[in-house]
Amino acid sequence: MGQLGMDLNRFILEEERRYSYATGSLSLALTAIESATKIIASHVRMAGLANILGKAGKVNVQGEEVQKLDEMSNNMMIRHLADSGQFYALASEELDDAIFPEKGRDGKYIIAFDPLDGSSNIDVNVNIGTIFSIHKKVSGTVEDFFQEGYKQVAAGYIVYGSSTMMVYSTGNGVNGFTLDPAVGLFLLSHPNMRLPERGKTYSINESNYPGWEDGLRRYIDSLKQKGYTARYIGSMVADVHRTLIKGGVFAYPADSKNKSGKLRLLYEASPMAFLIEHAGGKATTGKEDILKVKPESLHQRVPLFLGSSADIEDLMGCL
Ligand code: AHM
Ligand code: MG
Repeated sequence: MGQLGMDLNRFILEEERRYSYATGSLSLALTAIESATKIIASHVRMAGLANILGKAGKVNVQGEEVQKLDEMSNNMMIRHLADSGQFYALASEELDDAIFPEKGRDGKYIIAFDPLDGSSNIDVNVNIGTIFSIHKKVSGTVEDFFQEGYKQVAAGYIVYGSSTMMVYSTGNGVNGFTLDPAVGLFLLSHPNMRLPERGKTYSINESNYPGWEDGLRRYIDSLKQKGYTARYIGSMVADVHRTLIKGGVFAYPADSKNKSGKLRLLYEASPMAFLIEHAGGKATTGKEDILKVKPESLHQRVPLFLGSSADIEDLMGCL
């Protein structure tokens, strides 16, 4: 365990072996996500080209219809997870309602995902990502999506950046794997990721400053006095990835127009909070721990502040 360069599939199997009661079902769900996202990564790389090739009648050189990247990513996640037979229900940012597998093909996991997060960055060749959250089936109804984040059995993201990385946790440390494009394998590159106790950056869409509450405005002003620097990509996966490695604060707060912020609890805030907390950081709505929020609907939004523990404590002192 923890061996640099280990292939993700072997890592997943070794983690599974630590639990005598494990059936292999979670491993199969994780490898389905891994294979879907390898294909998404390849399409993301080709995006500019696919659009050019697809212009004539929206058919590419292989004679296939060119799909929008977010639609393609959603279909790829559903197809690979359906083939794995490991889910009881799926929810996606791209779907109004949950979907259930055909009879006899249902598994024991409730999986929520954002197939391609940071969509405003797709057309400008800036990092985007996939986020996923996995809970166990409990009652066998759509209500199973409304479990608190601390009950997640696994969560993670894939960032399509200058390299493609998958970062995930089953509650036993947070590990990052980089895709080696030559062999098509995710290899352990960032074992046991931990946030520094305090960072030097803040990441927030500052154009919303006039609509923030006073305490938050005071807090961001104080960071400038302390010499913190601003870093904001506008792709949650990329902004959280940087925060996980370098520390500091990432936030999408409520403002006077958006009373619950922008980010969705089930497939954005909750899985990222799970990773951040398992890497020694903190994640809060400003009032309570994100992982303790009981969801009420599939696409519910929530204010989010996450990052280094000392930074989040300072922030809480101002709110
Ligand atoms: P999306 O799921 O439609 O892509 O929206 C979520 C994205 C996040 O990746 C990012 O943190 C946020 O929206 C950026 O919003 P804004 O442009 O308001 O700063
Ligand atoms: Mg999103």
